[in-house]
Amino acid sequence: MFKNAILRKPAPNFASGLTTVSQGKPDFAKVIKQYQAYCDALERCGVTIKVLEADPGHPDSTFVEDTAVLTKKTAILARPGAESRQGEVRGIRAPLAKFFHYFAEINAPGTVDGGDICEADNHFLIGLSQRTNEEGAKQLAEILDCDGYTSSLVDIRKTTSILHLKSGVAYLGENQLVVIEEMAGWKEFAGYDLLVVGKDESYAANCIRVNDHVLMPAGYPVLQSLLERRGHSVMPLAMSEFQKMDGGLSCLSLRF
Ligand code: CIR
Repeated sequence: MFKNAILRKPAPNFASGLTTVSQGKPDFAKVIKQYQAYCDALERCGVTIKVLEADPGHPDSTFVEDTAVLTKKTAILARPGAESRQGEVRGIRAPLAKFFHYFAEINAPGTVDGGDICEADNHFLIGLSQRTNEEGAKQLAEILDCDGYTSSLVDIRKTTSILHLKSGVAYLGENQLVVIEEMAGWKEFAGYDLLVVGKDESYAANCIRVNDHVLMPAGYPVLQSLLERRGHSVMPLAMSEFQKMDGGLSCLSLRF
């Protein structure tokens, strides 16, 4: 169960953040509208949200998930792989300290983006990506081990269609793992009950289970009906403006 979530409001210069997508510039009025709907959805799932002030010094800072990895006990401060995002971590420590007594951190030369870390009950899948390097993954695995969690690596460095592990993989509880078609046969995911997302809907693989609901991007009917057939209560949310900046649903909050 998630009781809380920390978010950071998109800054007016959101459109000047990093992106590899060529879908045009986000429309800021729409960004705010979609953001508000996301906040409302989390609240409808029974989560108390804390929305931090926008940080125009870091246009990507609304993708707050990348700044930390949370376990039941410890807040692990990440070290984003993109230099322009490393300063975001400073601003997340104090808000987390209201909830977490124990802190750990990823140190240079290690890099970890929270978006590469997929928690599946007591096991963490750690994506090695353009953002999360081997040293960062090693440090994270050690910290997780101290907290009693197991972890394994998933190397997505050659999978150019996704930025982060969680752009292509989502854990929904009860052993169910949503995964993009391209990665469905990987041995790293053997043993999970796979919900495979077709190429046309791959953006929707970044969905999140929040208590009794699954939040997913709107406009992906095949995955939506697959989830519904599995008994999930689905909340579709418009995400077009975040997608333009390589962002998905999971990136917009730290849930705990
Ligand atoms: C970036 O490139 O870092 C941001 N524009 C998007 C980050 C998305 N975060 C995530 O998938 N966890």
